Amino acid sequence: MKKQKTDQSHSKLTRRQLLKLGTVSCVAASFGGLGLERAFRPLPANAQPKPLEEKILTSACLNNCGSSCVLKPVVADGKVIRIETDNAIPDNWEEGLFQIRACPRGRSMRRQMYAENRLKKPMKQFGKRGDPSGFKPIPWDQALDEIAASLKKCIDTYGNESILSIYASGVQTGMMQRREAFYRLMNLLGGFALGRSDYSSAQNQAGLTYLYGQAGYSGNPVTEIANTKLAVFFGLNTTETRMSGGGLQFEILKAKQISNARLIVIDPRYSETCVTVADEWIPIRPGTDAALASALAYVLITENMLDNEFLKTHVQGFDADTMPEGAPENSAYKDYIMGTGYDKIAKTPEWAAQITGIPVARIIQLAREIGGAKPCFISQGWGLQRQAAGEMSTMSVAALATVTGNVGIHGGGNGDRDAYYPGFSPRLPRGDNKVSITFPTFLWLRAVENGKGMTATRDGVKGADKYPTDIKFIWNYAGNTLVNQHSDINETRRILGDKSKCEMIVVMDTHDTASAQWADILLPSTSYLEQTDIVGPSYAMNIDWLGFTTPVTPYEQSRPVYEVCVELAKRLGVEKEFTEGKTREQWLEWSYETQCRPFMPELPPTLEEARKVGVWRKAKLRSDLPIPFKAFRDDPQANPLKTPSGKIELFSPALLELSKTWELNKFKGDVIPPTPQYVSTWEGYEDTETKKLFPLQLIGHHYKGRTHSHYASVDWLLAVMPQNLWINPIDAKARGLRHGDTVKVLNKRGEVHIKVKVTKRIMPGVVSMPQGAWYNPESKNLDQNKNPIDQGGCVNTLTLYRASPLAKGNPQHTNLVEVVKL
Ligand SMILES: Nc1nc2c(c(=O)[nH]1)N[C@H]1C(S)=C(S)[C@@H](COP(=O)(O)OP(=O)(O)OC[C@H]3O[C@@H](n4cnc5c(=O)[nH]c(N)nc54)[C@H](O)[C@@H]3O)O[C@H]1N2
Ligand SMILES: Nc1nc2c(c(=O)[nH]1)N[C@H]1C(S)=C(S)[C@@H](COP(=O)(O)OP(=O)(O)OC[C@H]3O[C@@H](n4cnc5c(=O)[nH]c(N)nc54)[C@H](O)[C@@H]3O)O[C@H]1N2
Ligand code: SF4
Ligand SMILES: [Mo]
Repeated sequence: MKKQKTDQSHSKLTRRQLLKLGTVSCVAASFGGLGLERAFRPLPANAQPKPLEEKILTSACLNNCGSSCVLKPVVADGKVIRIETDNAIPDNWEEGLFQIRACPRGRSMRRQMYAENRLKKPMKQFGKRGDPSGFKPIPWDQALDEIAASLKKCIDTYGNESILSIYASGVQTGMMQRREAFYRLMNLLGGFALGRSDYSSAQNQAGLTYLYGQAGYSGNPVTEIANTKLAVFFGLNTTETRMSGGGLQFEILKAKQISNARLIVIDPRYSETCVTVADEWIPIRPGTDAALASALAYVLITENMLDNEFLKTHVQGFDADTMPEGAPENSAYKDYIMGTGYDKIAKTPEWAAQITGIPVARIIQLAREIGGAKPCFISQGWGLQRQAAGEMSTMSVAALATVTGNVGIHGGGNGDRDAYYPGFSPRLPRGDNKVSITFPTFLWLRAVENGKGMTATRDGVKGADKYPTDIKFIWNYAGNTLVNQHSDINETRRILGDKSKCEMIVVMDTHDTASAQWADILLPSTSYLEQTDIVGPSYAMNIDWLGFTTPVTPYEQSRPVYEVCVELAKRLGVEKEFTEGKTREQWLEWSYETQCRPFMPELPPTLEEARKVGVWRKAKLRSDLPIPFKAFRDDPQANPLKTPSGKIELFSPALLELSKTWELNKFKGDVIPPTPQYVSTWEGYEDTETKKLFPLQLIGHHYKGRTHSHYASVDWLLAVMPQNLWINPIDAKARGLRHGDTVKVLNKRGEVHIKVKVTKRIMPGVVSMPQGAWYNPESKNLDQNKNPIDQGGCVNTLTLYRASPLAKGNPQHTNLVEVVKL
């Protein structure tokens, strides 16, 4: 009834009125299932709907939000006229089956597909790199010839190490449209450079590998909230970052209904997760979670609320009794906490309150709540590790879970981000990469600037003491990290603008993004909806499913990446090896037989039959989801961890060794302590020197209006989820700002003009510019010494390109800025 009412009332409104109303409808759509298409479809007054022959296809939204939701494009006259989503079955969480239901972003895909900024033809830059007026269309054959010639020249002259496939997460699943096509091609040609780790969780992966012996996603699945008393989320914002119908936010809602557990979110912002599932929000200053976790440990130790038995049997380095042979005196975790360690500072709640901004009484009470709840589900998102000393933040939260003995038990959690069990998703075989020397992915721009100068002990090069060459060729397929998503856009522009460094940049995208503008050759890509494929789950959903997609007519001259790689393979003499004589359809049949059916034996005998149903799913009982670390918990001798000691290492001799042998920066905070500690860093809360000019901490949360930069220019989404700077009323008042005012946000690296959202949903002293908005320089001034003002609200105009000490990861939430009224 309610839905119908909304639809009818909307259909009487003008488009402008509809857009104004949008906020309500869109938020409702994301949680209530009311389709955006239906909520927004503008019907001109008195229009008689034309009877069109409609066909409903199966496809999926493959962007990097981790859900790969099912999209059902409704096609008429060869064009998508509407997008529906999965409604094939009712949600049945208890039996492990549910809809893979799209959010408003996926449902607005039609607006993106047919948008004006969609790339139509191959283009070549005839002017200076980065100059949008220098692009002219060229035929596909010419584009492919030039790319192949440049690849060959760079391989012959500088070696395979000079060819970089840059970090790009725009196509997350889909057998034929993943990055694998280019990997496969390059591996047949002798290999290529592919950065290690990623932009999502580099500090988390590096830090927890030393503590737990394994990287990332090692916490309990969120379904375990059904078995807990208390859930504590450190910067975990599932409602916004896992927002599909069957995704993790849905799991949390369900699990919490069962246990009625209390849920506390610790975040500088009152996030969407606070709005939807939290019982309490504890605001914290960015980059200070390690201080909070340390003070919580202090209270737990002094009030004797630890799991002492667990600490004795499963942990190295908690106190003097569990330290390894030869370790320096007074360097156990407990020494650091109690003030007998190197700095002689007790990590009291009073100490932490100054740093975190959380009142003393609240820290003490939180410690008692965590210590008293048996079990306690402790988990973290990645916002706190995308910081200058992010490794320490991530490890300190894990240390808290360790000292309270919550590791490896039902309803507990080891403090890491939640494990997920999405089964299998098919891939094209990529072959072996003969380039064995690697560098951390975030340092790709250093490798362009001076790859030969990069070393193992300073830059984290692996496989050799030094990187052998500079990067000379960049392949950027389905990514915007070349410019928009990397740090310090003005520095990036300067380095990319120098053609004596990188000789060829190829961008293959669907849209004319900030990165596309820095291409030498720009290739128009088909979108997810325009290719036949087999798709499957990514990382945000605990269900096994496979989708057999049917394509919409490709847009203009766009082509799929697989076919582009076949053409390149032809030109480079490896076509036979690349295709193995198979067409796209034959590859899909191969995958169906050798990958899909063995995984899901209930699939019908032929791909054709599977396509008739479209989406196949397999029930996964919540109670069957494994508890990470359970075997270790039950018997640590028989099932040791992959750390050198086989135990959880609250003191790591390996980190101590690194701190002596690595060449670290001299900037404040560039240290590698052997135990989880709070480290005060450059551009952190305690950087009083920089704060004289730039007093506000700036983060850039991942936003519901888009996935990074993907969907960022869709008119419907922008209307209801505009880009603005979150600022607390106290900070706004001090600057004479009112909600909706335009401001400049600036620091030494750049300036952004943007409207403010004055809200108590962000703590004083902190501002957030949601990451992913499209960089839009006011002038296309290519003068390398001038930094154009960004009118697009892209936070990377202001971020610093400086890697974190251990992971060499991206600290893109560590920034200081000032906000001034325009
Ligand atoms: N809608 C949407 N969903 C997405 C994405 C997207 O862009 N949009 N991106 C996807 C990808 S690739 C990834 S990697 C994930 C990202 O997932 P996350 O990295 O977890 O997302 P963030 O928004 O960076 O951070 C999560 C929360 O941490 C808070 N935070 C920031 N700094 C700190 C801190 O120092 N301490 C604490 N306690 N909290 C802090 C932020 O305010 C935010 O609410 O999301 C995925 N899902
Ligand atoms: N300041 C700051 N910066 C960040 C982050 C942050 O928290 N703060 N987060 C970081 C993280 S976690 C990540 S994962 C990265 C993400 O950075 P990217 O991997 O660059 O992700 P997107 O910005 O979504 O870019 C995806 C691109 O794919 C294109 N695309 C979409 N569909 C298709 C298709 O079918 N074919 C082709 N060829 N292209 C397509 C889109 O147009 C878009 O240009 O950003 C990082 N950058
Ligand atoms: S953006 Fe993510 S949650 Fe939304 S439809 Fe696409 S895959 Fe699903
Ligand atoms: Mo990410």
